[in-house]
Amino acid sequence: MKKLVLLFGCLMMTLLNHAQNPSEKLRVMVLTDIENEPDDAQSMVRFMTYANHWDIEGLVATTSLHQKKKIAAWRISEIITAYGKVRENLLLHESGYPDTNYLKSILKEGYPDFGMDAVGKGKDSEGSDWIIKALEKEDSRPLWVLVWGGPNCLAQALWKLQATKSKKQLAAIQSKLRVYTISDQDDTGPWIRKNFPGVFYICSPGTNDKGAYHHGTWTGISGDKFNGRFSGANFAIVDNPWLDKNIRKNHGPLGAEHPTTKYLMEGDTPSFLYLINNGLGNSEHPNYGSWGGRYELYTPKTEKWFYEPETRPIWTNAEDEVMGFDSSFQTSNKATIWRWRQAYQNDFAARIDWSIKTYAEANHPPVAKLAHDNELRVVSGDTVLLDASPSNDPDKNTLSYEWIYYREVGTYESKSAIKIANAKNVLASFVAPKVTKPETLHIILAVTDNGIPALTRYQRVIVTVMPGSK
Ligand SMILES: [Ca+2]
Ligand SMILES: [Ca+2]
Repeated sequence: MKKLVLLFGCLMMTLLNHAQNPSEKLRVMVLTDIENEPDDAQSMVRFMTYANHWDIEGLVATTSLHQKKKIAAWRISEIITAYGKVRENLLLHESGYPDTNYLKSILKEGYPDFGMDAVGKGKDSEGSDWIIKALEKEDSRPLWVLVWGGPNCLAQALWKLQATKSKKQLAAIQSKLRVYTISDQDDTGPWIRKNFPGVFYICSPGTNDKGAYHHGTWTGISGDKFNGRFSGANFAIVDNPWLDKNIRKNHGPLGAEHPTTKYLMEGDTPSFLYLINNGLGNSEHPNYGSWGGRYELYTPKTEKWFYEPETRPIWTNAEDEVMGFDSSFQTSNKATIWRWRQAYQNDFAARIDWSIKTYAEANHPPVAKLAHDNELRVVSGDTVLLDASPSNDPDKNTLSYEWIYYREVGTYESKSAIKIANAKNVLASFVAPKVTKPETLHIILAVTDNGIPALTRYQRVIVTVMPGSK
């Protein structure tokens, strides 16, 4: 029995290590209705600055609610060309940026028709065939499909797989698929969720013709209002003057491709912010929260569905209570993104700097490191010591520290926050609360340097508190 427990323990450790292995790149594909308005092009520029964080396996031009009959692969091609002009310079700062020949080879076109009109017999496209190819690749890693417009190209791929594969083969393929859509921008999202209930799906679904667009978690990327009221977020750092100064003007050919905002800056960006390897998120756990927001698994219910009522659990809107820019507490799904706004905007500005500056002229992110494991097991009443002393910075910048109790994550439920002593110090501590069954608490370490712009990296400590007397 003891042996078995030990074996199980080893297996769990292996699985955990595998799930959190930061050196393993995620496989990523983007489907975009680029050119419906300027924001997809904006997102594509930011995406390129992180091109070394993932194995990018496809860039597919698609339609959407906003652009029903045309696609614009040419615009992706333009941005890849601009990226090609600065790639050598980006490589001075971090390794692994793919070359433009490769990126152009994975640029594909979807079927130029709207929603379900592009699904079924005779509706294959080079985009849908490319998705099938990626899903069938001999690769044990999941495939992330990030959907910035309508997902009908993915729907066509699944439709074809269903028609040509055995149930067992289809189930194996579905289990590798991870989808993050920016709301439902055509009717094929609900169709996929209904017909392929095994697919891992992150989405703020459509509730009425306006709801999906005005209330989606993703609007936290740059929105400043909710139902006409101030949301709590800092709008100045996502507004055109900030973007002109830090991204678009005097920042080289890639930054110059970032167009002026028409409605909202980069509505599609949360989909890949979620997958950035910065120590904060965990791609298999949308409920942990990340720069791309936080989502919980449930079946959303509403009176007013734009498409069909949801029939199964999806990863969808979750709320965080966050101190707003005006020093008042705000609770919303959008706050799960905007709470990190300063950090993700500074990160983008630094990476655009990388496209033109030498290593010495630019800033690089600190390395957030713990002196202990990411997972701690303690007993009620224990003083839990948190230690970030191994953290460092490649530019030898001075570091500041913040230990954040992420109250909405973890099983421990309490309105009264855990009080972390010395929460802005390299060494901090808190007393494990009284519990009646094992409970988890999530503590985020944020390490910020004093370079220009200041950059932040994270570590997550998951503390399991066991009942006991002390
Ligand atoms: Ca879009
Ligand atoms: Ca630095």
